[in-house]
Amino acid sequence: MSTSPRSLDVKRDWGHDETGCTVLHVDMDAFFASCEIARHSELAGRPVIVGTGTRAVVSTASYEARRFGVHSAQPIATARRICPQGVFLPVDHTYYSSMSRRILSVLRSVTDRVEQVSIDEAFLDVSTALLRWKRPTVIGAWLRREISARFHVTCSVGVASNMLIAKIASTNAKPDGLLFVPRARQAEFIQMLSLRSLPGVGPSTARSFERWGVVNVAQLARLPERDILKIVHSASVAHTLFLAARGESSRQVTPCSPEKSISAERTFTRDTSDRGCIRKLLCRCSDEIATRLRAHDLVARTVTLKLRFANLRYATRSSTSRLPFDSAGAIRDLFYPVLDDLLVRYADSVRLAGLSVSRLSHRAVTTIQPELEWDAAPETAMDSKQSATMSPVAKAMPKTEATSAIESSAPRTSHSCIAAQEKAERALDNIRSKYGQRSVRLGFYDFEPRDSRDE
Ligand code: DCP
Ligand code: MG
Repeated sequence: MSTSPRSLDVKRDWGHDETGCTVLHVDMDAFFASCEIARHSELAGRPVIVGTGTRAVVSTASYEARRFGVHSAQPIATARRICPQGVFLPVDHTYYSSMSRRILSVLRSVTDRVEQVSIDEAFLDVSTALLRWKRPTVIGAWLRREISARFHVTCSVGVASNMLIAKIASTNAKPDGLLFVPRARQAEFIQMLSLRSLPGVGPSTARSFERWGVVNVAQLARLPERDILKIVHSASVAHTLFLAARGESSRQVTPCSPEKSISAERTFTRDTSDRGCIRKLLCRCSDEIATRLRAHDLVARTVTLKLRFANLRYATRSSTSRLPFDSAGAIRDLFYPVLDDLLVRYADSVRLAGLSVSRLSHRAVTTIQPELEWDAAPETAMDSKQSATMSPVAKAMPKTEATSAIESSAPRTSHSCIAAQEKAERALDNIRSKYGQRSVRLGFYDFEPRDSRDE
């Protein structure tokens, strides 16, 4: 949920000269909540709030819930108080990521010049696509219709001559709208807005400008660049803001994948020092992350463990593997040793625990060569006695898939153990794709690491 201020005044017809307007910004409306409504049509029109656990924060809220004052990053407890009739749902990243990928493929059907900037937003450079489409607003309107018809979610689109104006236009088109700003009117458009509407101007920068009596873009446009420099203390930021105040931006759409890391974390209902409990939660996180890695055809090399303690201090530790991985078993083998180390070092109960994986690369372009270490590494895995626990849905389905997922997880030799774990996890992917994310769960029996058990 964008926190940039929106202005009803700018949501209007700005004219029809589309010359030079080659940038589209597409941002899904209340994305996680819309995805939930797309698969539970009975929730349409109701205040839907997506977030997890009793102490977690709101990820997003449907526009119906926003009317009650619910917003992203608000504690769930507050949301429940101000919107007791809300429908509260847990976050299902795997599902939202798969929706995101499918929506992105619609954008890519228009042009390959797509820069995805988050799970639910992307810029398109349509300069080449215009040879076929003629007008950028026709592309924007088609995308909105296509996405809504195929996925039952809405998006908002900004159309302009540069990325800055396209982004601000889509924000102000929300929800479910399209806003076109002709090149000749982009300065006028942006100068109607508050300073906080500019991407990158947060509360602290806004306060610095306020001391100079500058609270909106029109006032910023009257400042010479050297005065802006005195306020922001960075020549490049000053120049960017100087241009922005005139509706200009030099940033070009750069096709790329935004994913540099994948993470999952949870807040405990009550602070805990129970290692088994912490391990179990982290094993769930590793399953979630590995599922997302495989869904994106990615492999990772580094795992970072993050703990937040009762006294609100954070601690993180990273471990890097020689071999790229995409299985929960491999993630677990990397975080287990550092977890024990952190728990001993900080000697405090844990409020939140999470994992992230980084150094990502596409499986198709990554050389995965078993090394000699391959045979040594899985010893930990052999101790772990991995298992899968099935929901009633999974139990009711044809035997072959469910049972092979579990049976193949039984380790035999060290080498075959890793292969078996990976096979088991891929079987879970198949089951989940047919019967839903919650149909089957990767289970781990807790175990003492080899060192402490040998003592
Ligand atoms: N998100 C999150 N925590 C936040 C902000 C966002 O988990 N603090 C997730 C949930 C959002 C998704 O990212 O659905 C996209 O973020 P946006 O900022 O685009 O917000 P929405 O799409 O939910 O709403 P909007 O209609 O304002 O774009
Ligand atoms: Mg959005």
